[in-house]
Amino acid sequence: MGYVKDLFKEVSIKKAEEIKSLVKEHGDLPLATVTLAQTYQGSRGIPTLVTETSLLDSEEGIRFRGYSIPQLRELLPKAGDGKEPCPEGLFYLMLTGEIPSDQDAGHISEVWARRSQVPNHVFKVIESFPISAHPMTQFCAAILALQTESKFAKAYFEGIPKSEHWNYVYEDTMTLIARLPRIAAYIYRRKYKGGIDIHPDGMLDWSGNFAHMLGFDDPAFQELMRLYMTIHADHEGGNVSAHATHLVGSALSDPYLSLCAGMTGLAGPLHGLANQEVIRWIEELQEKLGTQEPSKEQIAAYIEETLKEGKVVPGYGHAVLRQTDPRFVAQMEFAKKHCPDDPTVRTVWNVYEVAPPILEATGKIKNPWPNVDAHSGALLKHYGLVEEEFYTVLFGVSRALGVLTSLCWDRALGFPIERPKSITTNWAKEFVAKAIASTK
Ligand code: HAX
Repeated sequence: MGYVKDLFKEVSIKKAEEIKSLVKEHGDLPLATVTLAQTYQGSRGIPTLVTETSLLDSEEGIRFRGYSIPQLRELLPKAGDGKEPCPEGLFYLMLTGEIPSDQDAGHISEVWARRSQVPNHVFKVIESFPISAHPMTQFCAAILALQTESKFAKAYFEGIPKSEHWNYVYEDTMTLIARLPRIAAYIYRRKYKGGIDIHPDGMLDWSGNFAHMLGFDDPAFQELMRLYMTIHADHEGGNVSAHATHLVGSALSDPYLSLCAGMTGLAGPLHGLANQEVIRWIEELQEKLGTQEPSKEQIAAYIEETLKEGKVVPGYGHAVLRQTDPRFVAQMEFAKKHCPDDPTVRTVWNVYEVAPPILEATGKIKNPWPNVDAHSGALLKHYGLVEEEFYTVLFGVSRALGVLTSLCWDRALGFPIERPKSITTNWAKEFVAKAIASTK
């Protein structure tokens, strides 16, 4: 067993004991009152999930194991003389709860490099798609094709005990994460670069190699990939991609099947596909006005027009956050350092100045501030990754880190199959009638 796996086993056994006594001693403590409105409105704010890897505060934003994004940018190991955190380090932190040393992050990098070879049939599945197929569709299909490799599925049907589930889910997690960049880059090169495939460079870290396989060897782009892969990895457990992965995994579907469920959720325009929609929305504005840098007045009019047409302003709003997303801020800081004069980047910043008061004035949008997706496309475009349909795949490769780490935790803690209660409207009406009668 590798030392990271040993450490995970040790910390997860401790956590399982803590949970056991917490539930035994305080299991009857009510966490919240659930209102009828919450049940009808997407279960907002109902604490029904346990996700150890990160916690979202509506005002402050995400913390991974207690660390904010600015802290992670400082504390996590870097690649060479780079300044941005390596996602290998974040993975280690989410898994063990400890900030890794350079050696720890390097070890994860080596394990992923060693396991990165993708079986041939996966490429054939990708090639069977028409070139027009959306990259997220190809990505999900490729993850499913890779499922033939699942060690958990094989071991489960050979009859391993429940106490061993985590072990095989961990192995699948490591292999799956190792292979996702190669799969994603293959889809990109096939769809947009005439099928000219670029082989991995074993000397590079996970994100650097991903950038290389996509065809980008600019060190600044590699730095962007490290930051991008770190900040998109996790956003506690209730978002669609994390929740879907967790839910499907709770049926003991293996990590490949579970991740695929998460990725199909990420492909929705209200979730991860918003990064594609943001850049389309901005480009439509630029084309319409015939300028790369529309004025703030022109942006304001465009936002009003979008709202009048009954559409959402992509990249704005959030189900939990009530402030500017710190993931947006991290990208803005990166852009200020590397490309402050880029007209699309500057347009993103102008939208940031103009949009919140307009959205707030509608009186119905609970969070008028930008989320992670408002900025990412402009940065990618700056470095030449202009194919916006591919952006959600990048998000997906990163999100796999968080949701698969959580799957390891789910199995290590022995969480049961998830099965919340649903109601019908007739049931709700009867419930309300009884409640009213009891007050008379
Ligand atoms: N533009 C226009 N209208 C918006 C809006 C926006 N950016 N954000 C919310 N609203 C509307 C909602 O559609 C809803 O309208 P109706 O009552 O007419 O249905 C109303 O305001 C109240 O919504 P809310 O409570 O503020 O927001 P929700 O929790 O229901 O939804 C969303 C959160 C993120 C889905 C929403 O803000 C949205 O659609 N934003 C645009 C798409 C987007 O950027 N998605 C990415 C979110 C982050 C993420 O998951 N990244 O992957």
